[in-house]
Amino acid sequence: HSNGNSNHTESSFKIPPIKFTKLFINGDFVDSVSGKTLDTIDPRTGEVITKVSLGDAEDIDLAVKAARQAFDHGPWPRMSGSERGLIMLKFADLIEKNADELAALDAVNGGKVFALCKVIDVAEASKALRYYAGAADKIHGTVLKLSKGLHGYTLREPIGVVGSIIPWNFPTVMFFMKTAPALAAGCTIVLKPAEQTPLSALYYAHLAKLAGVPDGVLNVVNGHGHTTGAAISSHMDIDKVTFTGSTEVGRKIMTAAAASNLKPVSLELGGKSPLLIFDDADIDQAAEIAFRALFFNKGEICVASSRVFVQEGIYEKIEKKLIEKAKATVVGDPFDPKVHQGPQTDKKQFEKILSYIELGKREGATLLTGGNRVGQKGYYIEPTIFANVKDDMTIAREEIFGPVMSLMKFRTMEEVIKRANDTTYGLAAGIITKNLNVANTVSRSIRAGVIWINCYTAFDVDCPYGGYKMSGFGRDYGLDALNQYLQTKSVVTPVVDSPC
Ligand code: TXE
Repeated sequence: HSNGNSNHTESSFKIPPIKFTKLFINGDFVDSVSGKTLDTIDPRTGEVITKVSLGDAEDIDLAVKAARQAFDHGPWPRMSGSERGLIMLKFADLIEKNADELAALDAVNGGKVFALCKVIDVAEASKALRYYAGAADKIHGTVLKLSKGLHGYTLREPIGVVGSIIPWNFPTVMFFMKTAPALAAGCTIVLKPAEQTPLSALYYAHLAKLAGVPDGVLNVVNGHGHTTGAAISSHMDIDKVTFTGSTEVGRKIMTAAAASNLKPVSLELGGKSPLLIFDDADIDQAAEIAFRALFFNKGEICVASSRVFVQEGIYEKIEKKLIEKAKATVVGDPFDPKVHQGPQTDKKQFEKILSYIELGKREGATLLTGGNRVGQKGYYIEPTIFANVKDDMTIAREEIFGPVMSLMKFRTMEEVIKRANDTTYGLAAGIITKNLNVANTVSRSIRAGVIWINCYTAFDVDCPYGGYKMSGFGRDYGLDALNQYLQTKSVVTPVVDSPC
């Protein structure tokens, strides 16, 4: 590779034996109806890790039948919230006990840095389960004093069978972002992991059973999007679909939901999130935040700050620091403790990112550092930074979803607000300044679902996340997410001869 500062390393970490490869339906691991399998790939080498059962519409049908039965007649929605909560707490404990093995599965299957995956992704799974376990026995309706002679109240009921379709960039976090609130609400679930990263999802299904989640409540069906995923969004007996992925597929899911049983959908889609660094920022802190905001998880993060706007007074200094950080980044085997950045998740993404880098060069942006693959095998890419990126260049408009940063210069707050909002997306934004009024004004002016001030990717399970505009709608995490899996029933009765 051409950038001598990105070190490619290899490690001797032994991946654990893969225990679960079949579909998980109605409490059992089963082969797919067709008997077909799918190769699951190690992005460090491009080689096959193992084969997993490949689901299709018939398997989704079986899983929906199990989930329907568990919802209509099983104990889960009928238990008290505290009983569900106790099982979820046990589930969280089991995840903690198996954290090494779970993090290894996401690292080998998704190219995630093992040490970070363990303390961030896998830890987040237990946190989400515990948070929603604590909410499960606090799901309340309201009492309604209606017009004269009527008394009413609302019941908050689980929405029913939930279809979850998740992506590959955070296989563990996404699994629990969707599953934990649905379980707390008393729903049953049919989940399709991304075809690139099925391994940890199957392990979680096993742990759910060990924790006491009844059969049929949580089903995991691997498969491709256009077949297995489409079977979920168009199913007549699924009551809600929750999805995280591309805007293009989000649109297909919403169309299929509308054309089938009008099931409600929530969609967390792509982004082109701006980070605004003002002249009064601390240079070191700003550069550190900006670097992580884009390069964390090799840029495969929906809220990645892929447009970094720096005010002209400190632009040169920030640019210099960012180049230093990119050059100091160790790219290589995600099991090696010295490594900061692993391989992109799959060949398709790897090629997509490299083609955006070529496009950036062709459109006239200045390549400051990076721009090449690292090594000869696997899907490694150098941390890449472009300067002189114009607002209308493709690399400033389309989601790249990789380690490619675009730097832009700005003069005034008014100008940068306008430019930051000039996007079809609206997922996240960041502001770095010591000026409270600037921070507050920008926060109110940017149309995005989350604003981070003097921090970035500061996720917390108690904080709702989701998009404005074409980044989707609905909120994951927080109590907002719990509400997505509940619906309100109003009960009204006359109060006879009431004097008031
Ligand atoms: O996404 P897809 P892909 C963005 C990112 C990335 C691009 C393409 O820019 O480069 O999308 O990635 C399932 N009906 N994000 O192609 O296809 C699919 O099987 C039902 C941002 O991998 O959207 C997988 O489980 N489901 C994003 C899931 O959708 C379908 C994270 C996501 O894959 C389907 C991922 C269909 N017709 C990609 N087609 C984020 N917001 O974080 C596919 N799927």
